[in-house]
Amino acid sequence: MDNQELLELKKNACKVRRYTIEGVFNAKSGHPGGSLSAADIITYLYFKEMNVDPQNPKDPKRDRFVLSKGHCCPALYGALALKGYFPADEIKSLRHIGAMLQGHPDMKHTPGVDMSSGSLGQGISAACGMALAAKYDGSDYRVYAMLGDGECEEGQVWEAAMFAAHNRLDNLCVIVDFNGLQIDGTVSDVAGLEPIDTKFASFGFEVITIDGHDFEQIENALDQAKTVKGKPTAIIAKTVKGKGVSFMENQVGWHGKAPNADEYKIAVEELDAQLKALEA
Ligand SMILES: Cc1ncc(C[n+]2csc(CCOP(=O)(O)OP(=O)(O)O)c2C)c(N)n1
Ligand SMILES: [Mg+2]
Repeated sequence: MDNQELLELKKNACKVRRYTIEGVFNAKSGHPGGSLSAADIITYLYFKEMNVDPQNPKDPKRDRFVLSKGHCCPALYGALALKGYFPADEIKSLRHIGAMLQGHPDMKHTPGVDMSSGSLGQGISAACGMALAAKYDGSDYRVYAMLGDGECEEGQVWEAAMFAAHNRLDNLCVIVDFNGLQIDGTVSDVAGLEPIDTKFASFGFEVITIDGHDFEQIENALDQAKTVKGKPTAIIAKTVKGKGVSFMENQVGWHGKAPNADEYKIAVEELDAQLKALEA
């Protein structure tokens, strides 16, 4: 990618983070940490990688994205709003009763959401079904599923992984947001996953490990995944939970908590400063 494209991605990721904070603050609840760690990858998917059209969100030929770690929907909603699927004003009513944007993605009510998710482990299974359907239909769309590292402690993830390799789903790309933290501690303390790369490889995946905040590495990994034939790809993206908001970075306490008014002010100032620096 050229410098201009890189700059645009960085700016968009910053805006996605800003929407995340705005949504969670106004909801007085939600999941900022894992949304912020996923923001760069989700931004890349919607702004560079996927063949999608906000004017035609149900196009059967579109690429699909399943946010298997559905609690991180504030980042997904931010990217969808920025892409033009719905007005950004919706973000302010995140998690409000009757609002379009609920605390977990709802494919029936939110344009651009390809799969409802939130019960960890189920999203990747649905993604496998979508990828298999593409094979049956002779369609060449690709399916991207983003998982949390804590989510990978769910047995269902590995059943799905086995299924994906068995069915040679080379149109499936799993991205693990490996931020090292889950709901109440480090992943290694709760039920260690390492070595996760050889685990996915032994389940029959092509495995690529990257820095999930480096757009060049994200691009190279997703490009490489498209060349892999006969097996699915897992991208292990090393990330920082809370990335972009200094006091949230690497803090397990920001998994599922809204900032108070003072914290919100600091977070917004930091993100606005980042955006301003990129626009300078
Ligand atoms: C089946 C199921 N069990 C428990 C939960 C509650 N829960 C929500 S988020 C979470 C931790 C997820 O950690 P991780 O996948 O690492 O997410 P991230 O760090 O990206 O926020 C848990 C246990 C759930 N949503 N689904
Ligand atoms: Mg995690």
